[in-house]
Amino acid sequence: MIEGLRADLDALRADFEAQLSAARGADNDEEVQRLRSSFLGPKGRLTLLLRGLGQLPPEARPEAGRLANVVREALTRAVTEAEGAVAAARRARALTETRVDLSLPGRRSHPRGAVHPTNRVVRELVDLFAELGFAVASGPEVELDWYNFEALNFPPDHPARDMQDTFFVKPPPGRKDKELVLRTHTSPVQIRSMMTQGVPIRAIMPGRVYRCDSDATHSPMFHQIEGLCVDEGISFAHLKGVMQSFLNALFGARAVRFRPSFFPFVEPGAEVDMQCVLCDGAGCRLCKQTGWIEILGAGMVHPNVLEAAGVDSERYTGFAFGLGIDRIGMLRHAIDDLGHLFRSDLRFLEQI
Ligand code: FA5
Repeated sequence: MIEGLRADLDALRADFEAQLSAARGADNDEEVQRLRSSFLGPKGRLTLLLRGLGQLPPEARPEAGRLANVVREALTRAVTEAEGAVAAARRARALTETRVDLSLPGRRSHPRGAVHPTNRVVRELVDLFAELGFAVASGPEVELDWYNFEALNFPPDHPARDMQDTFFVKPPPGRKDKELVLRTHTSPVQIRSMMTQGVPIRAIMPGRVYRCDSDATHSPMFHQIEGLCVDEGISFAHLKGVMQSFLNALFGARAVRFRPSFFPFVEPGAEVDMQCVLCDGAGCRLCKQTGWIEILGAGMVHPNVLEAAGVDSERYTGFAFGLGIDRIGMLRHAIDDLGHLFRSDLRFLEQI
């Protein structure tokens, strides 16, 4: 009886091994799967044969069970090993069939972008001032009248407010008329920075500002960068040194001059001019034959401004400056119309 079973098992095993080796030789994944199920699955040949063992007399069952288990383990091992081998062969085939040639030049489906000329100037300025110990601060573009004007020593209805043609923002219900403006300069960030960080402070504040103004050198939206340095013992000499060193770093060695000027939030105040970048001071169309171009406004922070921001003006002094970033970009790239910088026309931007 046992001998008959042994012969059956040997025949089944031989049949299985022959079919498995053919499937493996052909790397036939599906055939290997089919063999697993047709021999070892719930209705597989070996499973059915094992089920018949129950019919044997009890004394023959242990030996029959041992023989059957040996065969089942052998078949399971062989089919599992064949599955692994066929999968590895499939992976190796895929790798050779889809080989990537790394030496081929890339396909350029999108043109390469670049940093906008205005943002490039901002980044350069941030780096330059970081070397002088200035951190970067920011504030909102929709600003309260108090920060934009009042705290900067513009009294209500003072004509100086007309110097900066203001866009007023319709206030939400419950707010006072004329309380909200689109900030006309980055100077309100001076107040916000001193109020939140206190003094001593050294910071620059780049950002968008808005004025009701439009021609070749004026745009309703443009960019400014504000600088503020407040500490004990800060003098006009510090202001001059910082202006000279950053303008030289940006434009090379050029003469810089200070002209007295009025801004309500500084005293004394000055416009800072630089020797013309086109004619080196000889006189040309850009500098209107004067040899100088106006670069920025600056001055010593007015005591009223320090007090409005909660700073003791007896103990602390400071300087501030504000420059138009777009104008700097115009000068560096000899652009004749500020509007080019805002129209997003690639034919123009690609030339820079
Ligand atoms: C101011 O805005 C002052 N807040 C600057 C300042 C800061 C002075 C701190 C003193 C101390 P002004 O209005 O001059 O100043 O503007 C500064 C710069 O912004 C100008 O020199 C110019 O480069 C630029 N600018 C002004 N209006 C426009 C405009 N409509 N379009 C483009 N750039 C402009």
